[in-house]
Amino acid sequence: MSHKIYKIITLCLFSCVAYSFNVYAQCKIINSGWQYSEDKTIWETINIPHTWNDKDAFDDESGYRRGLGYYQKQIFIASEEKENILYLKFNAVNQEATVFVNGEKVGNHKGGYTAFNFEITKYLKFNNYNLIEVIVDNSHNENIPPLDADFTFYGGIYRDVELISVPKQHLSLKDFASDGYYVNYYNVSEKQASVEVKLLVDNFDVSKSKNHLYLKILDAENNLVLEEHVGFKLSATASKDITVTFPEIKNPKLWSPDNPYLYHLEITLTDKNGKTLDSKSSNLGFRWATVDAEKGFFLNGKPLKLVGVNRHQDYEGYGNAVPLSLQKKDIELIKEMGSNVIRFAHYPHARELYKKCDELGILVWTEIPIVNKVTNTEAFFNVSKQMQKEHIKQYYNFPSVVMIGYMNEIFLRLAFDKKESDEEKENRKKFTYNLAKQLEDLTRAEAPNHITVMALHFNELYNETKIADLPMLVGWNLYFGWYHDTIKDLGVFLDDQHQRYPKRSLLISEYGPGADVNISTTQPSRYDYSQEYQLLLHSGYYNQVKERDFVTGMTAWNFADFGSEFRGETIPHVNQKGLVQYNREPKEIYYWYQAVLNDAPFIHIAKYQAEFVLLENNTHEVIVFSNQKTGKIFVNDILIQELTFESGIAKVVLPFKEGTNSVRVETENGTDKTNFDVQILQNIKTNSLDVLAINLGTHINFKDKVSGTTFLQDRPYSKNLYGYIPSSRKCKKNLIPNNVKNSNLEAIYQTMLVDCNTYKVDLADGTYKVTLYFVEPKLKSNTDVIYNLNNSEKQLNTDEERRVFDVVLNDKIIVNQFNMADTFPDKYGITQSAEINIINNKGLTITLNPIEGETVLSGLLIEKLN
Ligand code: GCB
Repeated sequence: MSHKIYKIITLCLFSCVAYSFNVYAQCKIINSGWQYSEDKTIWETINIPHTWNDKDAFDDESGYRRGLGYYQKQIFIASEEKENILYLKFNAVNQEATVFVNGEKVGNHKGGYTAFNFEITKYLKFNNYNLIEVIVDNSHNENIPPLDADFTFYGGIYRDVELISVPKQHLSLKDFASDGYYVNYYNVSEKQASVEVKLLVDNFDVSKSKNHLYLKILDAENNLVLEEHVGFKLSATASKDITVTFPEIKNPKLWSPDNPYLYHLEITLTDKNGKTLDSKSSNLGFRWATVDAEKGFFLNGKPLKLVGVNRHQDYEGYGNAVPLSLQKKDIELIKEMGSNVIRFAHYPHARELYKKCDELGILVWTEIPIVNKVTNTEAFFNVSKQMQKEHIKQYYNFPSVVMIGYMNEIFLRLAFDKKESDEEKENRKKFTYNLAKQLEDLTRAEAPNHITVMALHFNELYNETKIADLPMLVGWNLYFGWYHDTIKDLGVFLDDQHQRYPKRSLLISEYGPGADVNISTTQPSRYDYSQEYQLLLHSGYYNQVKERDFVTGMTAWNFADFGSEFRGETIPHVNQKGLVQYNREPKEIYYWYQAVLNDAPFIHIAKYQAEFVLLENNTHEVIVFSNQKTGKIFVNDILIQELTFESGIAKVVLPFKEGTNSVRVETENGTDKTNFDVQILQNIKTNSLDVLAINLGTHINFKDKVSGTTFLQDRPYSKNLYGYIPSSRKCKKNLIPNNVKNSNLEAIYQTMLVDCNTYKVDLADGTYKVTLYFVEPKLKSNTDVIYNLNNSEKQLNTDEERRVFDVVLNDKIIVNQFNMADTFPDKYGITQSAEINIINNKGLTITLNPIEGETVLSGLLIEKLN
């Protein structure tokens, strides 16, 4: 082996993506040291992956920069490369890229989630530096999907950039930036399996050539199973399709989530003398997947209930420019949870993750981002079809990929937008159906061995237009018990659909409520963002799906919290439906899934709150997850009760003492233990309190991570404690699902007591600092909160136009004529503090004296000074 070739091999092994590295051909990742500018005046040095929206999509200003970004880099091209063909490959740029080499435009690509490449040989200067420039445009573009969706469209070059150099004859790089070959499986069963590989070989030479292809199948232990050889001729500057069919493999080891056995395919292209020109390899997995409208999903002829997650690709602090090492950990966490399926929503994710699914044994649903609505232009239709072709061709060879989709909730805007006339709506239904039909046909033609899928939202439009009859498997995104109705209504809906459309296979492609690890409650209910309600909903759905064979499965929305700039829930700009947090720390629900989906003994004491305050009595409910049948629970080493687990859950009310309590659960096959810090608060006057914080107008406890203070749930007043005093009219509660500016305490501000003018706290005598939290609930901008699809408009507008009131602590007016609407910006979190000296055992009475409109109060923080 010559010195040069050796060098190339080393480079490729360490720098090229492992699923398909190119040994003799050379592929360098050129991610480091790019120059980036927003306006071509100030440049900064950055590395790829990069996005310019990692910060502005999370600040208090609404919106994020959707515009241009300029990137440039000098690359040295050696004189030896003169004989070769060079390509620049971008694995993803959001969302439109125009690429220049040495000042000349080499191409333009639309669509932010698939790879593309340009052949740049003729633009290069050899033995010299060459300037690569990329203009990235992330502006809204009516002709590029997605037009509108519940996730942030971060702009930038956010996946690897590769410089590829190949000899004149090579496996084609021109087929929608694929690897230039496609693996098909035929007649796969436990007894046999056939493999056919379609290859595209390009000859860039001006003279014809003779070449050879060598294909090998190796088993997981690297033993040669089969090999094939084809000799062929290539005309000058031409391409050729070659199909290689292997003889049957007897008794193949099958691939499945339980046993993801992988074979490997190795492809080598040589010249007529046997010198290697190009080489690639990929995973082979023998499996067959089918759906049955009555019996559900089958893998390798056996029924398999699909249970898993959706995933978005962004990550706290990174936007979508997430290091691959972190992204791969997601797939590991998803597998450890017990998932056998992932829906990569709503766009193709990095290819390395699909390879990870091959290896770990996770079935994949993959799709392109045509979300919420379609534009009726030829350009939009063309970009959509090009995107689906790139998607299918680039992701074709991963054995984990069994389901391929192209649309998500495509009638969402039609259903919720009030602006269009009936005629426009009818027209929209037709052209949307038309695009769906074209994409369905394209997908079936390009990916004949896959199951086509589409995700729908809860609306009859999909049945009425018959769009739901196009794909082989229909995914329903169902939010019973969150945006509407109750958890139990899921089953009613599923049965109704099955009865009306008995030939349709269906899956629940999304479900789940928002949940915040800092929120907890003993009375979980819809829209409270508590982790306890997340458990009710997920377990309720799981049980209803398990009871119905015809439901192929369920993918939870979402594996992790993700960025959605316009959202303003308890964590603004984030969709909080994750099973793990935005930084991937598990929420308790993740452990529940581990309990129900794994066979290995599993026990976990849920820690909804590590510390809690008990009012009135000393007991508190604790929830334990386990896949065991029974167990025993101990508090401070005293046996309290036998536990029986149903659907992985046992709930038990435990007695606690003041201070640290240890809780231990023992089952036949294992044990778990944890500590809870408990404060027993039966009388505020006699318990010496340094801080008392109350979350008004709600049953949720909220822990402020920054100060460590827990704001306790609200209550009606009772002696020696605290609470609102019902006036003649009952105190109302209000919720504003909006980003509250000037604060990170949305869970305090978003709920409030309305028209409730007296609040009592039976504090002992002393000096205190009292802080009151207010926000004006009547919004100046009537924000369109599209994903609060229930009665959000009512929630936003129930209150009177403006309010003016005095704020009084005992007898002292601390704010006169408080008028938030006129004196503060919209959605602005306001605090009013005062020091108060309590004497004569009078406690604290907060009085809001209305002058105009209804009074509001969101939170209360009392700190003892002396
Ligand atoms: C959906 C959408 C998804 C949203 C989700 C939600 O149905 O498909 O993109 O993020 O609902 O959280 O509302």
